[in-house]
Amino acid sequence: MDHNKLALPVGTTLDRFIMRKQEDFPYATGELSQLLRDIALAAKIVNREINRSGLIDIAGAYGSQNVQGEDQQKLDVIANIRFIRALRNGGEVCTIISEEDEDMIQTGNNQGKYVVAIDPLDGSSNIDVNVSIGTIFSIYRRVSPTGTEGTEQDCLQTGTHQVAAGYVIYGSSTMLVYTTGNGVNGFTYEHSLGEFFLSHPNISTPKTGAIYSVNEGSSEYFSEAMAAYVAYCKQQNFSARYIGSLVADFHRNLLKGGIYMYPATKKAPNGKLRLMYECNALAFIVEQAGGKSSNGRSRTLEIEPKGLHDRSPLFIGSTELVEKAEEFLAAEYTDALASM
Ligand code: P6P
Repeated sequence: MDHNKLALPVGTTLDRFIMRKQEDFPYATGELSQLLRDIALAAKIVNREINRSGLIDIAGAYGSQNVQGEDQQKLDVIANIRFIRALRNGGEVCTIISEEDEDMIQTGNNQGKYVVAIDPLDGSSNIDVNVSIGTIFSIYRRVSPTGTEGTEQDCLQTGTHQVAAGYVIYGSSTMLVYTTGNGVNGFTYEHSLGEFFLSHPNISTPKTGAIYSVNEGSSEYFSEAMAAYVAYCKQQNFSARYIGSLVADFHRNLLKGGIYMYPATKKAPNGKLRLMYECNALAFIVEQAGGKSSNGRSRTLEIEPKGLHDRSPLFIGSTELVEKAEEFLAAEYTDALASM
């Protein structure tokens, strides 16, 4: 018997992968690598708490609202604490913006070179019904001098300035998917070893697909152009898949092809999703995987943020599907200009 078959290799851990990739950056000092490890550590801890939430009293509403006016779940608060603590203790991050906090969070690490924008637990209203949820993060290099607290200018950078971005999906398995601008790689968590292992190297998203994801319960608030595009998807016999958890819908479409849409509606003129810690991270990832992301008209990564919690419409996924949606919406945009 082949000796090696007796003990098959377990694969490449996230740590080893990060170290190998760091070698691609000869001047890298290891700070970004450490930052990615800090995020992975917090993800392991949050994963454990999500998996136990039905058994210990951390499911359900926390009893307060976040800056968005949304009811916070207990696990929203716990995840926020875990990620902020890991980033503060890691020392590489000077300032954090989080969905769960109205203002910038200063970590005290004024020598830290990086700023992180994070949605610690997206889709958390799905926890109690065992639907996949996720963490979404963006990493920027600060623009203000080290030695001082991070500034709003450090936080309000366009998505093109991200140095890394990723998400964790707490689903049938727990995965961490991230990019540093050299492709997209996915790691699956092996609970028994407490490690993320490379399972989806060099993710490339299909140029087209047959899945559309949008909340059609809001269709009465859709513009005519948006309604026309949804009708087009039905005429193409696409499958409607909408989990109501952005990371889960995005991850499925990334691997299988498809488009996720949270459009501007009469009820939500800027859409619902937040530019800095939801849209930009996923836009960086999808572009690195060969896909596309826009607000229906302009490239997501080039949208100038005005505030920490700006919202933006989001059309993201397979390039051909996003471009077709933009074609439909362009008619509306032209009409709007003509009527001005
Ligand atoms: P709606 C969850 O609250 C979230 O931010 C995303 O995860 C999800 O895709 C979207 O909102 C669902 O919003 O309005 O369709 O329920």
